Amino acid sequence: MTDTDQTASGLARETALLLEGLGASLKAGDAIVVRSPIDGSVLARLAEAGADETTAAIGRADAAFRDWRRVPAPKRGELVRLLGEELRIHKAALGRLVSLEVGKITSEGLGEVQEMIDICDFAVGLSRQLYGLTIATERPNHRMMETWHPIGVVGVISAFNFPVAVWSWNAALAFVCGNSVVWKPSEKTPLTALAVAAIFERAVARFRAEGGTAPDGLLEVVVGGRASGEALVDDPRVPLVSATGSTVMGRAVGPRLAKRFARAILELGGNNAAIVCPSADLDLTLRGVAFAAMGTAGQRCTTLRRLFVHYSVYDRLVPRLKKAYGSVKIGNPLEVGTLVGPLIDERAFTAMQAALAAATKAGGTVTGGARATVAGCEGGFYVAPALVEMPEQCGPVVEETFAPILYVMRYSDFDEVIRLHNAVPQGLSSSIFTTDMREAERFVSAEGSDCGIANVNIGPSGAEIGGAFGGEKETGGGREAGSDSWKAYMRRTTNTVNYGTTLPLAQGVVFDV
Ligand code: UN1
Repeated sequence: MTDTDQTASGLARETALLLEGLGASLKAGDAIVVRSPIDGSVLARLAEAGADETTAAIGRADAAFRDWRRVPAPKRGELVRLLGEELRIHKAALGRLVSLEVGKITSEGLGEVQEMIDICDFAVGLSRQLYGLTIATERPNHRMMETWHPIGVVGVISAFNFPVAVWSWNAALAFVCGNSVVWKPSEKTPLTALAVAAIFERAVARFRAEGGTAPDGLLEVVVGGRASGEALVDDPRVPLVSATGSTVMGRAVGPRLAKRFARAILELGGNNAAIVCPSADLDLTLRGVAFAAMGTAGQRCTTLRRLFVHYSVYDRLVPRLKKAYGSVKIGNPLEVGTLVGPLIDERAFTAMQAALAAATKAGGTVTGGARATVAGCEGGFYVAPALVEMPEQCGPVVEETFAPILYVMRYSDFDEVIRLHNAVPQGLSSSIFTTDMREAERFVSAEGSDCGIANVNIGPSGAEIGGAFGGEKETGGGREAGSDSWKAYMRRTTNTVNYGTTLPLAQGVVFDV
């Protein structure tokens, strides 16, 4: 079980109580040590699933898929509806666990669970809308249509920063589409995953009590490292893997999946920018930039990392922004009023410091960025968010550093700023602050932002689940969550039915025997 001995920290005791309350089962061990970024204390020590255990989990999920695909989609939707209900019931506990395990401030921990509830609602509606087309055929007495079928076991590899919401974007769709799920959470955040597994089991129990058929093995959670990830990525019984994480991880996963012709949904690095134009509403811009750049301590894939400000408004915006950076409340994320919690761990802190040093070397002027001491949380890595004024887009500016660093640059020409905006390897999210409709429309046009998400007068982060989520270039190209992302979780068949008595061939071919 979790570390509940005399020396356990208050956070560990609270975590153990929350997990117990949810009915989560933990396999104790020594391999995976889960620490709270809040104070660095150990929350739990877990055993690690290796390749064999992962392969066994895939076997159970594959067997479950074979039953589940026969359950009508709206009935599958009923299970996801119950999952949404259980998440509503346990929102406070799960949101708190997210805060304890990831260090998110209270409203963001709860917001993460809200995102899960929202995608469940979306998926329930979807369960009656998995439509295919009927297509006009060139042949008499024929009908052509397409049918969407369940695809199989969906592998989900999730990152620490959205430890449960990203799973739900994938899983809620996968379940209504008739698939089972094997989930490998980040090694940094297995506890919230195990809590979600327990919540899911409650939904399954209610579904069965209503007379529904839900096989065991619909959701398998493997708490493991590289070996289990590789077993999941290489297994031919897993036709689709949805992986969120770094571009480095994506480069390892993508080719392995391609090698066996499996599908990949990759949601990798972002290096999201905003352009502030001469006509921008600067009050709104200030708030939009502050949340997008400092929120979640800069640890969202969609965090704002590059800010291009027109020279004519630079001196009206940037000093105010610096003031906001100086006054934002950094601290224990569980305390009311805190807006910036800790970084996930020391490595993140070291990477941030390295990026700031590189920026200084490249001519940047850094405001903030130092380690902050938080009373009672000395073991946590807290930082003052950094605003770095850069002479140009170079060095660390074109890389993603998963920390609250905002690089600020001046621009004068709109075409040039669009070029610079797109001149990074990543392509996740983007935004423009302007009240000039020509600029706004150009930014979202084919010649504008090259990202998967392009916003106007909103920062790049905090996307709703109703839209498709994902990006281009080194971000990986997949789409999750809303719109028609569900199609990636099903296989399409094209069916031609001949209800006549002759056999006309397509393409005008004559083949009389
Ligand atoms: C992520 O950081 O991996 O747009 C996802 C947002 C959230 C999801 C971010 N809805 O900020």
